[in-house]
Amino acid sequence: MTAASTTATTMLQATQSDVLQEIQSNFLLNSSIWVNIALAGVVILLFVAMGRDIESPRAKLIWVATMLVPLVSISSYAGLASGLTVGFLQMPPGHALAGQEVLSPWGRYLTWTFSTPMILLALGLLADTDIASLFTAITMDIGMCVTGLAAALITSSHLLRWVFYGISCAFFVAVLYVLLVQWPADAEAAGTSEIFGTLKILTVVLWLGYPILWALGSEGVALLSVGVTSWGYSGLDILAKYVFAFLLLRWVAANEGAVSGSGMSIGSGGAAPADD
Ligand code: RET
Repeated sequence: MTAASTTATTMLQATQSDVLQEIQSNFLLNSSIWVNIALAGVVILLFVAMGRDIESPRAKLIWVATMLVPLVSISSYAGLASGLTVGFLQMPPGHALAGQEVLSPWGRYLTWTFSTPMILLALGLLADTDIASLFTAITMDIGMCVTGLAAALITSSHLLRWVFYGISCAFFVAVLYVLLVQWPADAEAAGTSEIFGTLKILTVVLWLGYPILWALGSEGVALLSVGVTSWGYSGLDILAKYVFAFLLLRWVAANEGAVSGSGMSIGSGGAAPADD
């Protein structure tokens, strides 16, 4: 065994306590995690209060999907804070940090698999879209997150990290297509186009920030440190999750009549029944 591989093995066998120590000694990284835990806690309480009078099934479904966003988030950040979903990865030859053990908060990519479908479910219900379109957006989104996780975790080949990044981007394009082309027309027909338009722009602009950060951060070309990258994601999360969800819930609570269908009209091709 060479000296380099011995060091690598040592770090790769780091215990959860070692990882925790490393997180806690990195102020930027640690604060980016704890600020989000605190915010998610406040947001959960706020959303419970905001949704307490919502009665119609479709509006309720939007509310539950929206509530799940900070609920998944607080669990995700608690996983990162404890070191459970953070590990050391030895970057492959060709990577800017080749041979070094880089702290990877991979749990983020894993938990996006659960939070981002909730954002899309809420948006799809708001637009009163059809089930095929909703299924497409959610499955493409899950594909994006899982292949993004693969891109972050691959240590055998630099090229394959970027191949998976490319696959993830292709899934992302499908999500963007649904959001930008299909759902605006559904929202127009459902009478929710104003709020949908605002949330669509917020979502598309902020979501584009994630692959850019990935590419610039330590997973990609390593122009940004682990702490700065983590604050980047945390900042995007605050806007793409809490601000997004707040705007959506505030609108739903004030305009329940506009989303008062059964919540099961999904599959009807977006057309609401006449007596809806
Ligand atoms: C990755 C890297 C690979 C390429 C692409 C990505 C996109 C990620 C996105 C994440 C959105 C996350 C949100 C989380 C809220 O809980 C995986 C970074 C395209 C769009 C909104």
